[in-house]
Amino acid sequence: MKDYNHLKIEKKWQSEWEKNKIYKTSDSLEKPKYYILDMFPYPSGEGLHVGHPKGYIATDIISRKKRMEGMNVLHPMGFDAFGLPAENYAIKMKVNPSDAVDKNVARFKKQLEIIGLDYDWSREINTTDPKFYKWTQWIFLKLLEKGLAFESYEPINWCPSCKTGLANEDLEDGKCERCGSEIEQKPMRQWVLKITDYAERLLEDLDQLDWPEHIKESQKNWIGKSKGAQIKFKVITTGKFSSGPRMREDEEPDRSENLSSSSNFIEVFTTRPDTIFGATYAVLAPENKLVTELMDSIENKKEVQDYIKKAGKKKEMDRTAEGKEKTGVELKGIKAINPANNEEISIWIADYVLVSYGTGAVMAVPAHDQRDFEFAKKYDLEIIEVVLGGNINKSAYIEKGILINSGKFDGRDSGEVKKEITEFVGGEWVTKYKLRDWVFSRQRYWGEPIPVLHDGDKIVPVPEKDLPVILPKVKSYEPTGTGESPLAVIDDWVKVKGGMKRETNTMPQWAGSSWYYLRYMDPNNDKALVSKDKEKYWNQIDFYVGGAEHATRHLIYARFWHKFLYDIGVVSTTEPFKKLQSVGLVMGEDGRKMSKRFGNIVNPDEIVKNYGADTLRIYEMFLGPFDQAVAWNTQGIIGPRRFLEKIWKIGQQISQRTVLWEEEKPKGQSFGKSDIELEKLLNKTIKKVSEDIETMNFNTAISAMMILVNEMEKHEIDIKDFKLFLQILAPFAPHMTEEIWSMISVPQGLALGSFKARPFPADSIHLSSWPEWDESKIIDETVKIVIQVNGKARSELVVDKDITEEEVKNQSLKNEKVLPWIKDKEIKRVIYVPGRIINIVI
Ligand code: ANZ
Repeated sequence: MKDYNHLKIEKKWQSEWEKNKIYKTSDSLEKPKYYILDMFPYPSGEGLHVGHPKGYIATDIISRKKRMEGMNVLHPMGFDAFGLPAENYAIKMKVNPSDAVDKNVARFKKQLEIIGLDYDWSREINTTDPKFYKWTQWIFLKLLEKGLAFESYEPINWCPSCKTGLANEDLEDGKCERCGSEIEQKPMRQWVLKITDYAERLLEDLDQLDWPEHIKESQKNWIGKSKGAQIKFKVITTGKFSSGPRMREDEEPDRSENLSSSSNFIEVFTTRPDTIFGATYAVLAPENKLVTELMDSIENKKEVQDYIKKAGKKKEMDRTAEGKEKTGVELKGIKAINPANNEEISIWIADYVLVSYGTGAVMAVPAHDQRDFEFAKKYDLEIIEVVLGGNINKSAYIEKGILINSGKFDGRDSGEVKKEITEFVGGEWVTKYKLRDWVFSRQRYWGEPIPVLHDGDKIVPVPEKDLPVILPKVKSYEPTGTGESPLAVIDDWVKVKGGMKRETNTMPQWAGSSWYYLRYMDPNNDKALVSKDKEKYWNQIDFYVGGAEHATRHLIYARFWHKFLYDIGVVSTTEPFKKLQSVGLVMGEDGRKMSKRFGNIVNPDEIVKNYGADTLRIYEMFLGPFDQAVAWNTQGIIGPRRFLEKIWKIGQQISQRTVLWEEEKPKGQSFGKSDIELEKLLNKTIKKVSEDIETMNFNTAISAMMILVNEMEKHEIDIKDFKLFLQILAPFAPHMTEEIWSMISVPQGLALGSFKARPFPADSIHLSSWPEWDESKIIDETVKIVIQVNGKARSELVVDKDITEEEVKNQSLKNEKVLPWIKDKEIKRVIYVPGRIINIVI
């Protein structure tokens, strides 16, 4: 009997599969299709650790099953190689990013290959390949053409260590997501994409998606839709810089006045216009342009300017969180008029108001907003209660209630008068989003060049025929820190004929990943990003698997670009990823996140070498529920290894039996026989594994197979039945099953005795058909029990045949269809005919 030599077996089959291209996706466009995708990795220098393949193994199992079910499967892989991670690594190692990427990609591929994943490598893509990024640039040109890409000079997030501007999505708690540095706000020229134009659709279409609720929820919060009122508060000068006449308190403000001059008004955004009679001061964000416009009338200029400087350095989270110490400065010499009651109220700047949300200004209602309350307490500002229900000496009352101190609205319900009050004060009912436009330029080297030229102040798009704009090789690719990318110093690249200059900023690392999934459908097309018929055929991604950390980055950006591509007729679907599943992290043995820093990284190459890829695959899928974080434990790998060794042994015995049988050729004799119990268990297991793969309950699928294998050790199993088992195990342990399958070599569907095995690859187990279970063999596991009330059938139960009388009674009395008949009735007796009828007598 041969030993289970995983090294030999795995190597042999990997090369056979590769040689025979058994995983090559067909271009026929006729068979039913299944497109399953992993979020592609960026090829970091460290290579894969055992956490990375968890998702890849899962999609591999599903894709193998779908292939066996007769579908044309697209399960591709590629590399997201532009961007900060790759570039920072290259800088650290003092190598050119493009060389580093080539090396790392080769290493990653090798690591993926030895795990036995069924990728069709002929469709591999790499975002740094000019043939690929030509189309990233093409999409940018289309966005530009449609007015969705534009230059802006607003202050943006600046990472002083990565020396580049960043989008909001690149921050984590106000720090750079890549290097952990505190982010500053820095005004600079930048390219911005108008993702906010898509806010509503990005929100609405979440309903169509089969995604985990928590990911949909974080997208909703990120988009942050609020309905409220935009209301103008007139500004008057009161101090020594006052020019015009002051308004008397009893004077009606003239609401018909032309409101176009913004410096005469503070426009606030509020979700609670019902509380406007309690607005006792107004607050502007320190960065609000209005502050500069009003500066001439402000008496305490120096104090104000100092405060503005300080605010720019603070993190957004610290600025807005409740309970954080509030700070601010009053703008002396000016006041605002509350349009509800014509009261003069003070105007402040405070960093708890953000410039980028709403209008960058709020009416402060300390009695009913906690942050305003904290601020008013600190600066001794008036607190007027206008909604009954709380105790405003202690804290703000934020709920609805009956209005008081609100003029003609007194006595009304605060929840019902929002629109009426808005109208009363001449405001406008609006919808606001927290989502900000996407800051799309980086002052870095390693990205797609933005394909535009500058002709003085004019922007000239690079003509489509000149794409791609190739990223030039440079000597020094380290960030300059001046706000210019390293490309800016390459004179002969920057200067183009006619005195125009190239844009030297590059795209962010999220650009390529915003559409890459479309390219796998048609990776070599040089006429179009994807051909129309291939796009139609592959359509949406049926299943997308990757890390939950992408919830508000990649997954929002890609949805945005996809919708844009839909609008310009490139794709025929409005959403890219029909179904999504996030992968739970694999933690280190110490329970901490796997990281070089903690020295707890486990390299899959080692595991593959010592135990085999099949063992690694089973172990990773057996670790626990797929979407939950679990700690790695190398000790635990012994279990899956033993499981495979048992199967190997049974396989060996069976293959010897086939040899014996070949020699003796006993006529009509049965060829190994499964007993009824084993047959039943097998069918149950086929059913369980089939269903569990669909729901990603891989761990329970494996335990069901383990139970079956334990039984197979005790009882003789029919060769046909054993082959069925091998088939359901094949997606999990593709190498070993292929080896045993080839040894047994009884072609499926052929009567025993005709031993002309079809040669590989036609007889690859992975190209065989997924087994069906025989329902009739498992049916008697359950029984149907009719529930009667006073002898009349009202409902039925389908339950395990060994169910107890107690359990049947419980379930019957709780049964929804029975409840109406027995409600409020006295139950006199319950008669149970085991496995058939239960009669409730009332
Ligand atoms: C007055 C008021 C009274 C408010 C009250 C709340 C309660 P969401 O739901 O997040 O949209 N706000 C508006 N713009 C802001 C900005 N740029 N920075 C910080 N806060 C801002 O919240 C909307 C509420 O957040 C608005 O309603 C405003 O405070 C504040 F009893 O206006 B409210």
